[in-house]
Amino acid sequence: MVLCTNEIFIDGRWRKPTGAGTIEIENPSTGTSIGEIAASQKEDVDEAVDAAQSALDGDWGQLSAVDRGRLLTKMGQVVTEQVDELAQMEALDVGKPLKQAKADAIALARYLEFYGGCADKFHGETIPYGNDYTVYTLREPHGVTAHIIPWNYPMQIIGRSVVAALATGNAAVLKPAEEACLTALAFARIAETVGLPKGALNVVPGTGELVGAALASHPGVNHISFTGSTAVGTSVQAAAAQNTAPVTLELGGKSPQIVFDDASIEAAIPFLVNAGVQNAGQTCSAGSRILIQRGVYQQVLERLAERFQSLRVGPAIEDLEVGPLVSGRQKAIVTDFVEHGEKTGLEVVAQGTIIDGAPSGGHFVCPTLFADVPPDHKLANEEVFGPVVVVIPFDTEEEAVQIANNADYGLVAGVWTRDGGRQMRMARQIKAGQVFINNYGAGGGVELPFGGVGRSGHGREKGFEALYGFTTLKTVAALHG
Ligand code: TXE
Repeated sequence: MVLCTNEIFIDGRWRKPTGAGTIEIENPSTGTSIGEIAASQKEDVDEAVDAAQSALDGDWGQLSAVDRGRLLTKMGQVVTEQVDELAQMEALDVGKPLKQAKADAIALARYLEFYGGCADKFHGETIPYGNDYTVYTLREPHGVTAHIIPWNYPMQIIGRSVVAALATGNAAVLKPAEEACLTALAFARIAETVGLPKGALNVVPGTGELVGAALASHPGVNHISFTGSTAVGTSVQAAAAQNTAPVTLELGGKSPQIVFDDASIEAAIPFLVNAGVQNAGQTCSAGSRILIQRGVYQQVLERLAERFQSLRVGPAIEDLEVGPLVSGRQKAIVTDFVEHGEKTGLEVVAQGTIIDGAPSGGHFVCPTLFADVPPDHKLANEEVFGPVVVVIPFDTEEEAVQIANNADYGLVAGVWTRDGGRQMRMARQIKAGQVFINNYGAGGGVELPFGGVGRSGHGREKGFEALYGFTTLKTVAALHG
């Protein structure tokens, strides 16, 4: 397993970047260094964008949709063969428990299979327009697409953005986050293995301030897919606007899980807990606000507390329920939130436990459950991005909607009720990109479109829908001679 490399991947070649910069790769479970990788510079971004454009003008651009799809499908087969290796790499780099890292690797394989299959089934339409005309639409790639991704789910995000972009014939430049570059580089090696034409995929690890910003403002970039913080996302959109480049933004969330009196509590509990602590809560769609109707409030709270107390936190390799946070910086952010909750009088009803013998340098934080949180409290409105869940009581359906829609974000909501009419009303009224009824996340199916409203962003990735976002529509109208 190649872990760290001092080379970046541009135009189908591995080479040293322009400068001597490096990025330290840390194991979040121990706080120790795994090694260093090369950091790209602005000149490397220019070269990567040029290489992508040349690929579009050359072999990659000439490839038929069916052949593009076949290459992606082949990549999916290689990922499947390497699932365990990729999972170990991600566990080491991000700190995620092995089982969760393995699920990400399997999802990447599934994205390659899904979008590989879509490549030759995505097409324009004919439009009836009088008898003298033949009118049809063509779905064309944007051209060079930039993908600025975060550290929390590198493989999943590569799958839903880079793979969808390649399926539709774009040439991609991928910038992984400083905290987690290893599987992005492994993805480039897999592309090389199956013979993806040179320049179709370029991987330029580097800092956000330099490489991310250079990509966002690059006049040769025709579309940007950004996943990360709302603050950086808006700056990326502003930079892209200078070149009128379209942007897909997948930002944070403060997603509610709403439990009504008539819900199946038994079925809900595992979802309610898992949605808050999966990947140590470092998930854009984390269900970090649990709204419980007064009639079952005590009962649900007790069950949640039991579960939270049983959560064990430890190194990724131990494969417990919760691993470390990705970095010391992230641990400091989350710890500040927890301390703020305690200082402002919130009641901690349960916390998980860091196992004995966990390395002292690991970025571990105890999962924490706060109860009776006022809906306007900071912890009920701001994204924590750690294993911290707030519980809020409510009385009526209207109040539940009002609290759910109170946060500026609008990514995901979970609704637990057996009442069919209420399910439909809630699905309509909640401001979110996706609403899950009597579940949360639907097992992460790659077929399901995903994205946000409000400060959670705009545009959709995943599913067939992503293909629209990664293409532009050309209308052709021919007047019969
Ligand atoms: O995100 P950043 P960070 C949220 C979460 C977290 C907070 C900060 O609340 O606590 O953001 O995390 C690149 N121009 N999410 O600091 O900085 C950066 O290199 C262009 C939610 O890690 O937004 C990385 O590749 N790019 C989220 C990517 O942006 C820049 C996932 C994301 O980093 C840049 C992660 C710049 N000026 C954090 N500065 C989600 N939606 O899942 C940085 N980057």
